[in-house]
Amino acid sequence: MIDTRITKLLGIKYPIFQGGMAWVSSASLVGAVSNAGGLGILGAGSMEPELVRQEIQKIKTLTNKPFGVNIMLMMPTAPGVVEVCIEEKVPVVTTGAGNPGPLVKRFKDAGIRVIPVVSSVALAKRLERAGVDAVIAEGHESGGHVGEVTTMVLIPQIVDALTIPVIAAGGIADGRGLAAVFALGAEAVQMGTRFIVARECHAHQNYKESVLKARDRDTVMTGITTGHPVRVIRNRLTKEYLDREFHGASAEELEEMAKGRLKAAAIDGDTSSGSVMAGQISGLLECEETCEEIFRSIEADYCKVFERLEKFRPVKAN
Ligand code: TUI
Repeated sequence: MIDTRITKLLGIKYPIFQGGMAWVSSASLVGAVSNAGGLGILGAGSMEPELVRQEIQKIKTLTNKPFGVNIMLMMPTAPGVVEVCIEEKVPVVTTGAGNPGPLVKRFKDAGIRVIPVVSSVALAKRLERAGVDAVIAEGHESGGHVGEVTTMVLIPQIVDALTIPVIAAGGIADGRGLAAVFALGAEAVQMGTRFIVARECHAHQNYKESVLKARDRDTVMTGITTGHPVRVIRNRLTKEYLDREFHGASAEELEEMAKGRLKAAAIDGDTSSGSVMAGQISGLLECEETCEEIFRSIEADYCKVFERLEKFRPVKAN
């Protein structure tokens, strides 16, 4: 459908990655996204290495298309997950919450494409020098653990600083967002929030309902004072957390409050005292859909952008 360096490099139909969200992106979602023509990505951040292996093996039974695994580098399980990805020869590894520089050679030697998430120009440049295949530049609009700079501002600066392809993430959920970041120089997008509400996503129905109900101003940033800012949908937990955060609570106390809260929301459906991580684009989403429907709708919206832009084509002065 749309050819970019990313679709060619990975052998996928659509330049669309599904974010590898911890506790949310499991084999069923990954298989469905890859079968629909995007890049499904397993969220290994919540998994022990042996569970990652089982999920990878399950994905291989669901699809023969390329897929990825997201490794959260700050997790103590990360080294074990790296070994599993190499042993299982996964096609693509994305990394988050850390610098994968020292791992790049091992992945490349194993024939694995390495695509880290970055939220600054400096890290993007460092990782290009380390030999990564592309970067996912993630803006402040994203859900979960986020950087400071917004997508609109981050993408053109990273595109100008690198020669490898850039995948844009943060605040993108439809074909308009896809076209917008192409205009900024990106060659693919990563969408997380949109795939939380995919039918094939196993996240608890309450979690999906929170995302679908959310409006534009319903996400908040927590953890700014601890240096680990996390975007979540506003609820009882965020009220209590932010009260404490801005009344002098220690980083340890806040960490204790947040422990296990993402699982409580995504798996147990506790959306009042759980951590409902989702992006600002939640306000755009209205219903649960299959991955096939999501891709068809993104494609249709994308095509409409070109009809619209035609009206704004610059006129030649003579
Ligand atoms: O990782 C994410 N988003 C996440 S992880 C997550 S799970 C979680 N659970 C509890 C508390 C907090 C998180 C939810 N959402 N996005 C990828 C990402 N990576 N965004 C920013 C970064 C990043 C940050 C710092 C990458 C590198 C980095 O520093 C590297 C260095 O050493 O300079």
